Amino acid sequence: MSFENVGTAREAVFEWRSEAFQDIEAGEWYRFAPMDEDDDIDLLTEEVFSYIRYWRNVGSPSDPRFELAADSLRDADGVPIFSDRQNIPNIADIDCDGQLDLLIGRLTGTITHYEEIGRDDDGLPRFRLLTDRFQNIEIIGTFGPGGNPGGAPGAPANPVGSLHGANTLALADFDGDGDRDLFWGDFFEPGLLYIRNEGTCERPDLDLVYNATPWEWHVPIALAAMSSGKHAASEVPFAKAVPVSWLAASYAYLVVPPPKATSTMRSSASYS
Ligand SMILES: [Ca+2]
Ligand SMILES: [Ca+2]
Ligand SMILES: [Ca+2]
Repeated sequence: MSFENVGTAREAVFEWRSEAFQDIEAGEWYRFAPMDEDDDIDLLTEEVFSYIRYWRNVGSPSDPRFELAADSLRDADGVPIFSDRQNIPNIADIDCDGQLDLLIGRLTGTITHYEEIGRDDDGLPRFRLLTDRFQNIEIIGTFGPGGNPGGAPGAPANPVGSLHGANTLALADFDGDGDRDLFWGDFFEPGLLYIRNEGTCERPDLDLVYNATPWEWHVPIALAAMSSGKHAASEVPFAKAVPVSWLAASYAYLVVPPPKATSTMRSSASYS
């Protein structure tokens, strides 16, 4: 389904346009992302089951037209890259080396990192697995009193704590210091987790910032507390709300400005 913004960037007014935007079969999710060096935004969608379909924008920024480029993003051996179908990956040049980085959040709260190693004859990127624990980030869920994932107030605590639900990642230079920061939205988390990049564009260092940001969609602020050292977060519940954070981070396309040559080391103070 598609709507057109007939208002402005600041005061959007959406009008319905189509039940099936360009007849694209999106599966369980979609993600707009720049996949090549032209100036238009391309598209990733779910390929059944749990792979990543790539649609190339053969139009322009003002007149996008998406054509299927690949049934799945693949590794160097041509093997389709698996991406749990409920988890929406993201892709960007996170370390400013000119090669795309593919990040896939896992149900364990870790992030798998693939790096582009080049293009094939059709201009399709090929990736290699770098790590299953990107930046040692580990989002540890302890929802509800005593660990009560998704449960109603007063429900029995879950002694093992929670697992994650569907998750999604968003990447943008939120604090304007020239490197990309990370947002994690989770089906069971009513707010967005904000992980600020304490490094530089070339050497990302993603530390935890414990206060999620108030979002323009009025997503409730989630408080996250450090629980097991650097890069590890423990989610703390506020309310059992609809999974707004997952929706917000799933479909937001955050415009990332061109990286700066240098950035500033900053403390990991809260950000409100
Ligand atoms: Ca493009
Ligand atoms: Ca890169
Ligand atoms: Ca930044």
